[in-house]
Amino acid sequence: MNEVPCAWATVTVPTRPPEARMTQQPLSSESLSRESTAYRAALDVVRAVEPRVAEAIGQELHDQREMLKLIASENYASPATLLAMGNWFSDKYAEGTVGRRFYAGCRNVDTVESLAADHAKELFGARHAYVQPHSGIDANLVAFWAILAQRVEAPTLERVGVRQINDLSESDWAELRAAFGNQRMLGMSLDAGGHLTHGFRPNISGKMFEQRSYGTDPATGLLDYEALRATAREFRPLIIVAGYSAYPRLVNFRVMREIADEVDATLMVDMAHFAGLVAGKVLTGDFDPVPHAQIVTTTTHKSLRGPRGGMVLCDDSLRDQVDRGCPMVLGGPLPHVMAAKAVALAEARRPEFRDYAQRIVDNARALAEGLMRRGATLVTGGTDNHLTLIDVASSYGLTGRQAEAALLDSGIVTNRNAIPSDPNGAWYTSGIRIGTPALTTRGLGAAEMDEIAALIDRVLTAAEPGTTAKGAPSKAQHVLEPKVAEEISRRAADLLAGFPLYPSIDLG
Ligand code: DSN
Repeated sequence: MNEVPCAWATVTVPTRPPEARMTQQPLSSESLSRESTAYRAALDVVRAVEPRVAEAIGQELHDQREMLKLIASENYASPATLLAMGNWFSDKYAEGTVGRRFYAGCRNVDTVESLAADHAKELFGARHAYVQPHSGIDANLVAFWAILAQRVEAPTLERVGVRQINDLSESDWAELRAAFGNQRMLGMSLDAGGHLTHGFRPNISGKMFEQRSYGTDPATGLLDYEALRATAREFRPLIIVAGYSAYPRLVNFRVMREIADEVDATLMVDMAHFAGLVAGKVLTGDFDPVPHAQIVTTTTHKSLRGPRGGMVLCDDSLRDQVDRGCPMVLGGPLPHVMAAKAVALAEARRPEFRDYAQRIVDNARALAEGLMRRGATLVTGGTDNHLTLIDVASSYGLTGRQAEAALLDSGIVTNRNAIPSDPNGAWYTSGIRIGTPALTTRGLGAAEMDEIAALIDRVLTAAEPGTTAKGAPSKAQHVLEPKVAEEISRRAADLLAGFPLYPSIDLG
């Protein structure tokens, strides 16, 4: 047996004898880890019905093991979290909330939903947690409609003197519906690192709200709070949304709340990207959104390292409105995912999660420093959180799309992202976003981050912009010598070999 340190626990892994490694002979069933036994049995059951699905599940594990995953919004959930999702909780309808369901037979769903909510409240110090949202977009929709219910619907009901919307006359209802559609939101601009769901037209939030954006100071790349304050005073939004998916610095939520209070706006924080850093107490005080915002949304699968899903935290004033998320904007809750959220949140309450969160940030800093030392230009000149944004246009003469493709050729998975005032727009972009939550889960540290910076720099230095089929300059095509891609892929695989992913799982 081998003791392998990984992010979730120290696991004991059966040692494969050399001859078994060379010939891929299966381990005997007595020497398999319990995770291997569980997954082999599960895949056998799936294989008997649709073998291609079983094969794809196995292939996905293989691919994830091989990839140098630097996508800032991805991670690896623990086997316990993954297993909690694959069961008959999926068969249950449970509209409503704990103890107040629209369906009978929900006592076990009540158990897991209460556990997940209690863990979330303890972990984040929140008054209330709603763990039903299926994704971050869903969590944001719940939050928007909770705020609209509190600030637009409730005053209308009070003015008219009725208790619920079904008691409104047709004309009062028409007036309320018009009022819903006449509200304002102030969110961070996309090219400064904001998110599509913070009031942008391609998302429902942009169709619901009149939106204005705040951004960063062109000189420093940092959030410009005074410009934000001036916009808020002039625009008078109902909601100010803070939070980002591509901003490499910290946000001062105390200042954001001051600004919101000054203009009578509700402060909503979308902490999807950095929830793990809040849970792990790396972001505290002014940088912890929970004590400052009236409502906080998150995904559960990014730095928080849970199952794919969403969650809303709020103060007492919004609790009832948030709990109406289903059926207002959500389909039936996913009890199997809420079970997995309870497991992952229990893991995040352990002391080792704090070490993990700190290492995410230490690794991001090491990666950023390694890149800058080799000449890369980073937006804002570094990072304070889990992500870094490389300006690949000015550093390497590439678009984000070309850089993303060249890195993928070389076994490094990233995603392109706009940078402030991006000359290449949101599709081709001038940036590459990289993040450390996933590789930190695998156990990589600062020394490996420096090695990864060297690999990234080597690929981006060697890559060149390509041309279209007709020989015109292309923002999409790139040229990278296959021998460079092969060399870097090999070095990436060698690096990862020392940090096995899901070391306790051997599918044979
Ligand atoms: N898709 C997430 C991200 O990559 O940041 C945000 O929705």
